[in-house]
Amino acid sequence: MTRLIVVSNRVALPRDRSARAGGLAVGVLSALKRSGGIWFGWSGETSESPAPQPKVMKSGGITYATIDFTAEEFDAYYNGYCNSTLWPLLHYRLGLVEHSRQHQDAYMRINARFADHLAAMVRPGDVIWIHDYQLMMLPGELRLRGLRNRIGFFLHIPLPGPEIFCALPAHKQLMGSLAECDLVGFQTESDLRAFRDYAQYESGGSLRPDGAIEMFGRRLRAGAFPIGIDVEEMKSLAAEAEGDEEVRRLAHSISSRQLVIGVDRLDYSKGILNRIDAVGELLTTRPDYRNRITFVQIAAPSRIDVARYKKLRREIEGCAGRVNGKHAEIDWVPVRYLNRVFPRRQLAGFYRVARVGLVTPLRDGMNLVAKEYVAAQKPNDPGVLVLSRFAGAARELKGALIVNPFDQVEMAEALDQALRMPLTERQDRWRKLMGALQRNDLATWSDSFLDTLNTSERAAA
Ligand code: ADQ
Repeated sequence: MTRLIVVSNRVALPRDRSARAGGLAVGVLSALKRSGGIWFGWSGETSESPAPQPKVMKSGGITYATIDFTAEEFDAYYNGYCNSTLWPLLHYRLGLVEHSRQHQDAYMRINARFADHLAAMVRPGDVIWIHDYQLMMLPGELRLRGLRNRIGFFLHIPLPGPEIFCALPAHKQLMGSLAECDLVGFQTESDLRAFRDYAQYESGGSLRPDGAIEMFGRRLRAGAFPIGIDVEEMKSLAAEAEGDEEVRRLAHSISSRQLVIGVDRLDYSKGILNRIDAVGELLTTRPDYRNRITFVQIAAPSRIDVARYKKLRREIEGCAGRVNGKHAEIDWVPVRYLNRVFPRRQLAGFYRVARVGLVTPLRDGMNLVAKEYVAAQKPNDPGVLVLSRFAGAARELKGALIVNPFDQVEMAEALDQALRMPLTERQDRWRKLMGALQRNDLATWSDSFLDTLNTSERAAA
């Protein structure tokens, strides 16, 4: 039987709660739970002299193999190249991109180290599924070590067109490495189009009539595989959570007001500032909402060593403070901001209590919170999803109120519409949204990626 080897930067070890507050971990874990296999990557720990061999542990049919980084590697590779160069660039934020050769070299070295460990672990016939932007050099490094296994790569975040991507000094090395895959997957058709454009107009490659891509002397397949969620799990978590103490406290404190909720990793791509401002705009232009709504923004700490993220945290605190300062009353504050991780069950319960899910990233590969919010609703009294057009999820979730997160006025109007929406319209929209979630859930995502990978024709161009 073929073994599945999943590789991602961070491995979410059992009982490591903070590692699980992220879309990739949720997706990978549930794919592995279904098929069993190995999950290889970074432990989340730094040490002065990392052990030469990966640490291995088994739990629930999954073998976890992890390595440590040194503090310097973590800083240059992870905080540096991954999160100060690639992350902003792939989210269309050229102005935030830092270029450092030292960080780039560290990225290349860590990808090569991953390849060394994997080369020692992989058996012929194993299928290797590499995840996300931290490991774009890994396919090429594995081929350099002579591995002929099927290799798939999935990009969880957006891919901008070549006009932006080519601002990266290493764009050719990264794309050359992806070309060594058998299958490269993206969240949406527009990310896929950006990849095809790169192949065609930048690498001098071509698109074949059968849909295959030729670039850098290789032939590979690429496709859009929008990630889904485990709909049944979220439904039952949300129903169970009705009895949860924290969920009751929230419902009690909201009383007869309507709850609007935002849940994110604390990241500038998520549009948290624009969202808080939109709540302020609503209260300014429609003061009758005072003391009738509460906006709860939950933001899980993320990349806390990166300067831009520290700054964002202060900006959000300032922004929430300003809106509260302007609109709060003696017995009510409009914005409650919580900078922490919550257990999934409680989050599910919070979603269910909320009349509006406000999910307005400036740019997002998919955005699982939007899907989780929908799945957690009560069928007979569902809330309304307000969703950014720049989230990958907006391609599927047509029953949401779709907004431009850069337009505060439009967002405030959508909030108003959501808060006033009659029950029958809420139910109609929710049924449509649930249909989309059920047609493409998490199992469908991993099955269709792995089926395509396993049946892709393997040939050098
Ligand atoms: P993320 O940027 O992490 O994922 P998202 O898709 O919203 O974004 O996933 C976040 C996950 O973390 C959700 O499952 C959510 O429930 C959880 N989470 C968020 N805040 C939390 C908190 N305070 N406490 C506990 N859990 C919390 C990346 C890409 C996305 C893409 C996913 C999956 O950036 O675009 O959808 O991968 O491919």
